[in-house]
Amino acid sequence: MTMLIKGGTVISATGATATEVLVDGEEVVALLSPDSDLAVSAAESAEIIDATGKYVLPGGVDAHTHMELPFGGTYASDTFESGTKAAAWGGTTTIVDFAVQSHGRQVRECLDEWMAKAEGNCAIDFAFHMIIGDVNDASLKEMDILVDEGITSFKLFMAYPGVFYSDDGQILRAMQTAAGNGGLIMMHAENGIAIDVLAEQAVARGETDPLYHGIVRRAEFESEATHRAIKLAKVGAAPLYIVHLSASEALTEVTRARNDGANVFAETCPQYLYLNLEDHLGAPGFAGAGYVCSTPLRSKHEHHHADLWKGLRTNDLSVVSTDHCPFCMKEQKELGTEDFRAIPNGIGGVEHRMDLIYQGVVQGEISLPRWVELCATTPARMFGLYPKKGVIQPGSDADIVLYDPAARWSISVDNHHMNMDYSAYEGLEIEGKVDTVISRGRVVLADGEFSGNAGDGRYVRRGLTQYLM
Ligand code: DUC
Ligand code: ZN
Ligand code: ZN
Repeated sequence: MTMLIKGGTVISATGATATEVLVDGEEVVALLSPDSDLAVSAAESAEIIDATGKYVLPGGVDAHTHMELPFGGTYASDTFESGTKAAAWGGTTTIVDFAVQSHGRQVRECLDEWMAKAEGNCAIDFAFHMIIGDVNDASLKEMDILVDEGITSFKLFMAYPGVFYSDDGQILRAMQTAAGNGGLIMMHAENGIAIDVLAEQAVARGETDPLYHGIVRRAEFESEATHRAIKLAKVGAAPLYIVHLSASEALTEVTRARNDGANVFAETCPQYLYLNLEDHLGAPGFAGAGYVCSTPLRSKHEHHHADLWKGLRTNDLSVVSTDHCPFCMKEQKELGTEDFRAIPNGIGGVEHRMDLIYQGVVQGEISLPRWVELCATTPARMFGLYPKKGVIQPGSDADIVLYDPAARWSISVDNHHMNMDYSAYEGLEIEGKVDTVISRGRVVLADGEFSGNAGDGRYVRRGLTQYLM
């Protein structure tokens, strides 16, 4: 069965063109000039998808999600089913989630558990990174095996002592291992040891509100850890990818390393472009708990938002992911009413990444092709999914989004599909909207109706990063 997407403007990482897209089964088979002989003859036997007035984009690739993550005595509230359906509603057709090796456990058994949670439950395609929560001889050996099996990136934490934390020696050993097997080290770059000192002192002073989560996780701790990770990666001769970068000072470190020619990359997330410490983490009562995430939201009195948008333009920030890690206020965020340290860290956003970054196009921060590059093409290349994902070209998976630039709406807990009892972006007015979503040749969202199913999504084995300088 063929499908012809007609009348739209195809947006790629390199430009925008009026092009018809011919899909056969699960794949794109041709890009055709409108009204060309080939297009006219393809139309005779194809199902026609009318994209008039719409942008036609490769499906979004969200390279940073945490479905069902155990954290702080609870679990991230989206399952692989609810989270991937929400992702599809928002124009994301592939997620890369983080399987977690917890301290004292074997990488393999943890990965098997993760696979069991996801397999048969995802509505869109999915892949994994592996969090190495216990760097030792066995887990280092396992990293080599995982790369051969299509898990080609590994997250380490300089934060969360006693939970996910790795010390500098462990980090260096993991980097040396990645240098040998082609894997990419992803770093949560915050000095968790120092943060815990300030957090304990704050609580001792009675500073227990959510706001203090952001106050103690100082930008210096993010930039210091980013700097240290960059130097360790240089010594370890490994490429490095900094996750969820939020502070200007950390971006300066990344920019400097890149200017020196290092294979250092970074992502930011929509929350660091739109939300801030004072208005959101510091919201009245306990509402700030909904904005507790790490790295934290930064002060509106500094220039983090503007600097991050600039980084997205200059490619010192190469990817926008969500770090989707939702918790409900009720019974989850509420665990920390007496002490911000007990608030589970995370914000849900997998559904709104494409829309939120499109607002950057509307506001003149980035171009249309850059939107696609940041949200689909580069994450696919960075994490070895390209060219099956992240691009519309013959041979790529038919993961395609029709985006309506004329639509207007507001984000709300009342219209989102994530399993969260609040929205971090409540009331934010959005220009543009996901209109139609095609996942491997199957229309899963059209006319406001979702028809995707748990289990439609396939596990994707990834190749090595294709993004080295
Ligand atoms: N940061 C979060 O906000 N949540 C989960 C893990 C992390 O690093
Ligand atoms: Zn992290
Ligand atoms: Zn994360």
